Amino acid sequence: MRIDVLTIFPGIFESPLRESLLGKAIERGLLDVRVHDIRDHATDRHRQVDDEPFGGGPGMVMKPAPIFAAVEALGGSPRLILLSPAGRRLDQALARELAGEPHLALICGRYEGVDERVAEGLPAEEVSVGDYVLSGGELPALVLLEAVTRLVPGVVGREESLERESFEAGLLDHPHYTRPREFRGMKVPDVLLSGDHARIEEWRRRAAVEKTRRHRPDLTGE
Ligand code: JF5
Repeated sequence: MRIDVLTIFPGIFESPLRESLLGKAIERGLLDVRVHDIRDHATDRHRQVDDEPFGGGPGMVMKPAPIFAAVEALGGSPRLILLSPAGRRLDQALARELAGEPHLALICGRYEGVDERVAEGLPAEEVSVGDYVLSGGELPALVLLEAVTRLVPGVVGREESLERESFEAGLLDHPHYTRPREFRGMKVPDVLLSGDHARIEEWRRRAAVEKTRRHRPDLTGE
């Protein structure tokens, strides 16, 4: 899978793409992630990527031309995504859908926003990672990148892929415990030490439902 990232802060992507699961998947050739500096596509002598808002008001707006030029320089026909609080909320179903694409391009905005003609004219699909204010689309792009690439075959080992099925079934994961059997007076549920795998599976299923009802009733339809 190929993912192009368009940003004015390419440095933000360096360590997240080098470390851990993403780094390993890139090293193994499962993912081809390319980060591009939008500023390289500015044409004026100050390499300006932002300008004052028409109609007045505070802050700056990202100019459309450098973003269009950066997209047009990519080649191929990527599905274009603009990270934006105005977009469709990223959830596991959208992550699955995007993981089925051969080529994505993620556009990261900054300043007060991005000229509307990027969404309208490219066109780029707006995707949000949640209802809070951030100062740019770079961290949302990394969130999307990790949620999507975990679903690309081979990126996550078999062990972990079974674990995530729980969320895909619309539930939170069951509680987890490791040694010691008692920590600061808190005991591990006996059933987990019993070695009875059928009872353990049943306990985990019930515990997942219970935890979901308590913490995220919206997921159970209550
Ligand atoms: C941003 C201009 C984008 O991208 C986001 C976001 C997505 N979900 N929640 C927030 O905000 C960053 C800031 C300014 C474009």
